Amino acid sequence: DPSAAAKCPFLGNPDQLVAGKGTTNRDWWPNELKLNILRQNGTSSDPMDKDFDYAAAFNSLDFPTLKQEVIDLMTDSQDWWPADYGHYGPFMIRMAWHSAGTYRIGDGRGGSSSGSQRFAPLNSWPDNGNLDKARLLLWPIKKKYGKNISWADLFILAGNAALESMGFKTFGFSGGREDVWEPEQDINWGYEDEWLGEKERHEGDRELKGFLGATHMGLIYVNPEGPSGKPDPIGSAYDIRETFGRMAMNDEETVALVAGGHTFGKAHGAADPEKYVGAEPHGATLEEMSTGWKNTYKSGVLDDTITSGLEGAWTPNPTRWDAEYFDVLLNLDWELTTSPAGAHQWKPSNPDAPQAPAAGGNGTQGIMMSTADMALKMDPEYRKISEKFHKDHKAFEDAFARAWYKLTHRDMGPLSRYLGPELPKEELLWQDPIPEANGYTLSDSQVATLKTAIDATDLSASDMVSVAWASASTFRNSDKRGGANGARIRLAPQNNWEVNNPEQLRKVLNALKDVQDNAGFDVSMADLIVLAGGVGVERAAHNAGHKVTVPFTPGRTDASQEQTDIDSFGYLEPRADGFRNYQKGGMETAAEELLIDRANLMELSIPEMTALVGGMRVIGCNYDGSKVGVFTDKVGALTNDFFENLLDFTYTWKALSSDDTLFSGTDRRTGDMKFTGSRVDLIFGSNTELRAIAEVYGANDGEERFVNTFVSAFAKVMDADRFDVK
Ligand code: HEB
Repeated sequence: DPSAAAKCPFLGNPDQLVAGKGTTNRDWWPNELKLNILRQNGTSSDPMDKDFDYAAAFNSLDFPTLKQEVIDLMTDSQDWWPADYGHYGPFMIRMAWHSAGTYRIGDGRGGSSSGSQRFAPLNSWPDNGNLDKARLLLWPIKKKYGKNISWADLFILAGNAALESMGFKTFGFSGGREDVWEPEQDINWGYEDEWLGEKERHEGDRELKGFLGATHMGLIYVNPEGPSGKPDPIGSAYDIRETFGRMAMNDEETVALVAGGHTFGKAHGAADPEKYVGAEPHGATLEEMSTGWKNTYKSGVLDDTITSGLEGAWTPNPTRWDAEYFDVLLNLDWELTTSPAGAHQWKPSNPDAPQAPAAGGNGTQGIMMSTADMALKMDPEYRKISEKFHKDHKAFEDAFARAWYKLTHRDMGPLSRYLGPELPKEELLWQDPIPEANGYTLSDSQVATLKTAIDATDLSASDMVSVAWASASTFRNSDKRGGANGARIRLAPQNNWEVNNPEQLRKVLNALKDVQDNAGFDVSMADLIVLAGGVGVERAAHNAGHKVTVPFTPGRTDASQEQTDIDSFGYLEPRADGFRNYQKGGMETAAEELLIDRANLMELSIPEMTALVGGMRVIGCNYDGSKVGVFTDKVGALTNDFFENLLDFTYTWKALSSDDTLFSGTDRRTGDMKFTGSRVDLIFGSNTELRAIAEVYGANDGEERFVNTFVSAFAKVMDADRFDVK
């Protein structure tokens, strides 16, 4: 109908015209494989030059001047959001703490290192109420320094500057956090679909599920009013211990952090939020320009502010570092009361207890404690520590300084990523220290000599590739821990992980030790393990008729057992490693989802992940040496057989186990069982996007493409933690 074509296209429902709207695959199939997490932060969202080097940019700035400007900002109160007590320090500390406090050691995700508090959901979490204003206060400084200071670094620097401007001496500051340009899609924050919901997060004896780090959707840690809003300090202590434990903080660190933090500032609950507070930033109107929580109660600021709903300062001098927090917590008796906003909180029983100034400067206000603060007094273990810190202010200072440094730098990875003039000298165990190379490296001829010696051992390609993979693949980009450098695969706990096939591991390490002893020059085990992986890959390629050289970057050193925190490394143990067809017993999650999870932690693209799985199978790198997924007759040769056979409809697949974890592939005509495969194997034929990549590698012209991608992806995994040379 030509007249219809001439009509104004904006007639009718405009939504029908909008690209990207409409029912999507994710709406139809909510359980589809989340391949999107392997497509994050591609070059299409990054506004910087491809070769932008943040470390160089940061190092080029005048750090002392920048820091002084951040300190000056603390007392430069702005009319549009005036500072309580004329000092933004406490507000900035809360912003920095909430930026770092999303970290959880379980998967290393969350934390301060990406600046994601700028984006939803974090910018709109109820717990981050009004922090939109804290970030806006920093904009003039961010604007001045542009790309030389990331938001992520600026948040933490603001926290440190705030502490120092109120008289606390911090342990140090390091830059090096690079901003992301879109919200992280891989962080599982839980399943509730209402703010402060908690229906889906506990199991057993109120244990948090999975890697969750908070007791409620939209909180950083715990409900300040107590578990599920009940003013129960002992129950709150339980929740605090659980959530702070998940960010690798022990009791002493936890008490130091909470008490140190609440030495400063106040809580805001002037009136009922339901009545006066508008939508959070991500749900607010265009005119609000990325801010939210518009407060229509009286002036909406200073003593009229509504944030958490609790109201009042903890101590009589909320902008000064001192010992008052424990003074009032331990010396006064506290009784339950409610804030003007209706929240449970605690007030001194004695009406003559010291008061704090009013935030706006006129008059005074009673001090308060949240139920979470009362936990530090009522829980017997926390109480011991609180009393110790109360008696020994120096010990409290040192513990708070160290815990704050750990909190804010925990997810930065190896020391070689730390930048700036305020780096502490002391080596800290949570940093997973590795000895410095001190000029150690290997020349090309030394590498060649070692390769010949490795090749002459009786190790198979599978032995060598498996162990190199085991060594390097612990790397997780989330908190940049793990990896081949340090050769911690030799040490507990990694040398005993089931996934690392301890028996094979010992055989390979012994053979490589001989090579090391007979080399006649210095070579680290860390380098030898990776180099042997390359020898294995080159041999497997050769067996398939390809000549390849696996890139190798020497210079790794060997860590000692004393430098290795066994508990903390325990968190790096893979629950599943689809590349080695491993899944820990008792895991309910589908193996293919855990493969995508690991590929995301290793920063692999979909083609890289695909090539690595196909290659590891034909080289024979299953953790237990099984034939599952080994779709080839020439094990040890780097062919594209995995893909060719997977895509060959000569074979028909069916489940061999009732839990759908193992499948048989039989010849349709003869009925003979030819292969067995796992969920991770079959997903490359079943999922259409993975199948599309498998088709490229499995085609008659695909083997070279496959081999090249495998080699470069393998080298990428081996070098994933080499920030010292990147
Ligand atoms: Fe805190 C504030 C809670 C921990 C620091 N805290 C606050 C508040 C609340 C809370 C509710 C109020 C808010 C408003 O504004 O309203 N926290 C809490 C809890 C916890 C905590 C529950 C766990 C237990 N914090 C913490 C830490 C830190 C802190 C750890 C650091 C270190 N906070 C803080 C500050 C503040 C707060 C500084 C103030 C802010 C202002 O002033 O603005």
